Parts: sequence; structure tokens; C-alpha cells
Amino acid sequence: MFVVATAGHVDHGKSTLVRALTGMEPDRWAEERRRGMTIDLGYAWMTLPSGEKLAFVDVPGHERFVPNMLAGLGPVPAVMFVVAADGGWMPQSAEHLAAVDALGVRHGLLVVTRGDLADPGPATRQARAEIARTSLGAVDAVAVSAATGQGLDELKAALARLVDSLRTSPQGQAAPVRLWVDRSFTIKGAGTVVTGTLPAGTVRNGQELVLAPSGRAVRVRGLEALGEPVDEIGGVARVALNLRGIPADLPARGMALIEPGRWTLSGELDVRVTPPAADPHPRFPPELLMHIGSARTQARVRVLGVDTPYARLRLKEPLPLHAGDRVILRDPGAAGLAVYGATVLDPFPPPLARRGAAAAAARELDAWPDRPAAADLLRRHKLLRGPQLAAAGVVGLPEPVAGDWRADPDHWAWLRAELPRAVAAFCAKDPLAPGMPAEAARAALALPSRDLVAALVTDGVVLDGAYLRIFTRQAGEAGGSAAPGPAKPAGQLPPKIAGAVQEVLDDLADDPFAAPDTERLRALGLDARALAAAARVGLLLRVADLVVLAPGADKAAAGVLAGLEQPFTTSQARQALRTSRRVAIPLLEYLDRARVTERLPGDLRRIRA
Ligand SMILES: Nc1nc2c(ncn2[C@@H]2O[C@H](COP(=O)(O)OP(=O)(O)O)[C@@H](O)[C@H]2O)c(=O)[nH]1
Ligand SMILES: [Mg+2]
Repeated sequence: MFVVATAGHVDHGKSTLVRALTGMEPDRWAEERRRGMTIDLGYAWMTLPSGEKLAFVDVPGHERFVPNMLAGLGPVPAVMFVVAADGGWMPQSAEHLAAVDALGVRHGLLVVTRGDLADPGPATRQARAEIARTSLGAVDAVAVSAATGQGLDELKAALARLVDSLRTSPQGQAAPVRLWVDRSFTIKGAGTVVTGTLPAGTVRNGQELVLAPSGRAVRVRGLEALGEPVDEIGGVARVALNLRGIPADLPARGMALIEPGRWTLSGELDVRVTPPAADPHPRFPPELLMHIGSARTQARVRVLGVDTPYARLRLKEPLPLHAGDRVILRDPGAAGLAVYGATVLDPFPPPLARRGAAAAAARELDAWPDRPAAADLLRRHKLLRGPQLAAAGVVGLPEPVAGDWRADPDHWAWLRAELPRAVAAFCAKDPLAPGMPAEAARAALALPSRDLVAALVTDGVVLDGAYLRIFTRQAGEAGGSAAPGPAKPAGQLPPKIAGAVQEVLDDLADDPFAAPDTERLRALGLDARALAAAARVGLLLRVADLVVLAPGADKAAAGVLAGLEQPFTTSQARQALRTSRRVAIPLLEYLDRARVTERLPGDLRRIRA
């Protein structure tokens, strides 16, 4: 199926032409027929000589119904531009053409109607010249009379050629579904029905979709294309969907049925405005209407920088968007139809907090293509999750760096270099800390997830539980392939602590199991935190919070205990080690944990084999 929208001044014969081509009545409402004027969108279709179907979305030409016109034109990739031979180029001709141009529609056809009333030559020449300046470029032109039927066969041939040009354009049947609703009603016995133009993607019977912006899940329980039930249909197509799970009065024009997870419900976005040739430096009012598909919403406009084509829009109603979407900005207060085409660059832009951030954003966006890729969004946001990028509609996702996180390569390289610096700085400031908490590193590097900290750990840094520590080669150790070990232990402690620890070690040299008591420790200025730090760098063996021995005391104890008759009691062990219960009990428990000794019933232990 192919879909073409009409465009052109009111009363130039658009609806009459659609009627003549299709045999169907595009003006659906009684009021439209009574007034002889299209108010809302009309739908009709014909069969081409090839057997393919061509559907028309007939739009109103009157300036009062511009929103309806844009709703009809929005999702349609081709236009049949109508000008009356006896009317010539008129204000709404220019306005509709401006809208077509703003949307960037590239496929079209000029039809000069009412050829029985005037020579179509002059109107054709002028219209062609106007159209040539827009996104439509050079178009086929056909003169017809709906009254006499003259030219209708030529028009059908021209439509067949137009359709061929649409066929070669990529239609993306696998693209994510976003069906802009243009009508919603109930059919007795069937329930809620919505109709719309499906620009791309495939809708299937039974498919689950989401109604945006409400986020409500619905299921397709029946599908029609041009009055015929079908099981699935790919865009571009006019479709009617029978929906399950939704009250009849909920869907309305401007909402969209979308595939879950594949669109960004965007309330704020950065766009690049394409200024019309006639107005290269437009001044935007602070509030505009934004149109896309059949939707329109108010948008607060903030131009980024001075005199740039970049703007941040804050939408009154969020809309399902992709980077690269084409939207229309319209100033409803302007005399005439002031419409500007714009391209969505970033559907979730970062806040503009700093001074000068807006101008910087404009400079940054200036390097972006009209179809942004994952790399563009990543350059700006540094780190994004895969699903976020997919919902932005961008391609070219890099490999994840952790979980589903994707990183800008430059930023990632910087982070890898920065983490060891941050850890070293933290440990230098607080040498008694067990290391830099991973959470502190996450915050210091402005990382959105703790998983990224773990992924950034390199050779020089080790993540031990919740703490990061710097690992350097031990002094005197052979370089090259040697495993990294802690740096010279005393050097990692503040000199005062290192000196106090040395005194403890001197005491222990004579009497290896006579751990300093709390009074001695207090006198030396060693608290539990300092002892833990000394133990961490390997200067002390810590068997309890405030019970420390020299490194290697555990092995020495094992040697002494091995000389006892097995099994032995705590008291026998204490005597053999020539120490107090305060030291013996935690030391024995330490040896139990280290599986050097084995605990037996009745306060007995033995050395393990
Ligand atoms: N003589 C003549 N009248 C036409 C022709 N096409 C349309 N009309 C008349 O022009 C008027 C406006 O047509 P309509 O299709 O409603 O215009 P629209 O506003 O562009 O949809 C109607 O009265 C039509 O009957 C034509 O080819 N010849
Ligand atoms: Mg009409």
C-alpha cells in the first residue's frame, strides 16, 4: 500500500479530485458536505493499474484548519499538490508548501485542476517554480478537469510513477512501530478502534503496544487496512486497529501507539531548526507549537547561544521521539502560517546548568548529523545504557563496558586514567582508611552506576570488597612479570603511626606472644583504626581488634603448639606460648580460622596434619 496526502488552497478541487480517482467520499462529515468544505481529514483509496492500493489522506485547505492539515500531512511521505487553473497560486498554496518543505517531504506531484475553467499553463508554471525551491524539488505536473474527466488517465499514470519512487525509498518494515492516531471511535461489538497512518514498521494481530503519552499497554485484537481485515501490515499504510484493554474515550488524535521500549517519551529535546530560505534568521517567540505526526503540543523555546539554529524545547505533553525525527514548529500568533522544520538531535538533553552551557551546547550540536548515531549521543552524555540508546532510535551501538552500559571511547580512556589518580589522592589524604570506598570513587568520577567502578579497575588499582587500593610493586622485587604486591609497608602509613608500630615490633622481638596491652597501645597512640591500617599493609598480625603480634607470629605459634602432646587445652597452649588468656584465646581462634589448628569437643585442640 502507498499513502499520499493532498495539499493546496481551499476550493481548488482537492476533495473533488480524490472523489474522481477513488469513487469514495473523502468529506466524511455531514457538515463538510453541507458547507462543501473539508474540515477534518478524509480517507479514500484506489487500485493502481499494477493492482497495488494507493490511499489518500485528504486535508483541509482552509487556514482555520491548519492543525488538521498538519496532522494529515505529518506521517505521510508523499504529497499530491493541487492548484486550480483558474485560481492560481494562493496564500494557502504557499502555506501548505511551506509545511511540506518544513517536514522535508521529498516525493510529490503537482496537479492543476479545474482545467475546463481556465488555461492551466500559467498556474502550472508558477506552482512548479514555487515547488522547485522546496524539499519536493522538480515534480511531475498534470492538468486535469474533474468535471470533464480530462487528464485523469494521465494523472493515474503519474501517480503510478510517484508510487514507484516511494517503493525505492527505504520503508523499514522492521523499524519500530509508531502509529499516530488520527481517529478513535467505538464499533458496537468490537470496542475501541483507532485509525492512523503507519509510516514504517509492521503491526501484527495480537501485538502488544503502548499508548503514548499515557504509557498504557494495549493489545491489537483486530487489524484492517483499507477496509480489509489483515493479519499484519507494514508501513507506509493506512490502518485501523481494534484495541483490547482500553476505554473507547481514551485514545485521541495526537496520541501514538508505539512499540514498548523503542521510543523515548521526551519532554525536553534539542533540535536543529532549518530556517526557510526566505527567513534565514527567524526570531522565535518564547512559545511555539510543535507538530509531529498527528500530534501537537506547546513548546517553550530556548534558543541555544546567540543567533544559532539550535534550540531546547520543553514540551507541555511528552511525545514519543527518536533522534533524527523531523518536527514542525509553528507560531500560531504570526500573521500567515509561520512554520519551521526542525530535526530532533537529542531527545534527552543534559541540563544547562553552567553559565555559557547553552552556547557550548550549540557548538557541540553543530557537529551532529541530521541522523545522529550512538557515537554522537555518547560524545555528549559520556555513558548511556543500551536500552536508552535503542529508545533514542540511533544505530551503531559500541560494545558495552559493563552490564548494558555504553561509553564514549575518549571519556572511558580518561576515566581509566583518572581512577588510579583519584584512589591515590584519597589514600594519601586518609592513609589509615582501608582504601577509597567504591561509592566515593563512583561519586568522584560522576559515574551513574557502581558497576562502572568495577569495570574501570586496571592493573594499578585493586577492588577489595567495597574498597579500592593502589597496588605498586614491592621494593626490591624483580620487575616485569612479577605479580603486583603492596608498596613498602611503612611508607604507606603516616610517620607517627609507623614509628609507634616499630616500637611494638621491638617489644615483640624479645617476647613474641606478649602482645602490647591496651594501656601500652594508648600510650603509643595506636587505636583500632591505626592497627587495622598497619595490619593491612602487612606490618602487624592482628588477631583481635586490639591484639597485635609481629607478622609470622602465627607460624611461630604453630611450631610451638606442634611440640605439645596432642590434643592440648587452651591452658596448655597459653603456658607453652608464655602469654595471657587475652592473647592466647584470640590467637587460637585465629589459628582455627586459618585451619592450622582444629577444635575438638571439651576445650581441646590439635594441630592439623
Ligand atoms: N468545473 C470544475 N469544477 C471543479 C473541478 N474540481 C473541483 N471543482 C469544484 O470546485 C469546488 C471546490 O472543490 P473541492 O474539491 O471541495 O475543493 P477543496 O477545498 O480543494 O477540497 C467544488 O464546487 C467543486 O465542484 C473541476 O475540475 N472543474
Ligand atoms: Mg476539500
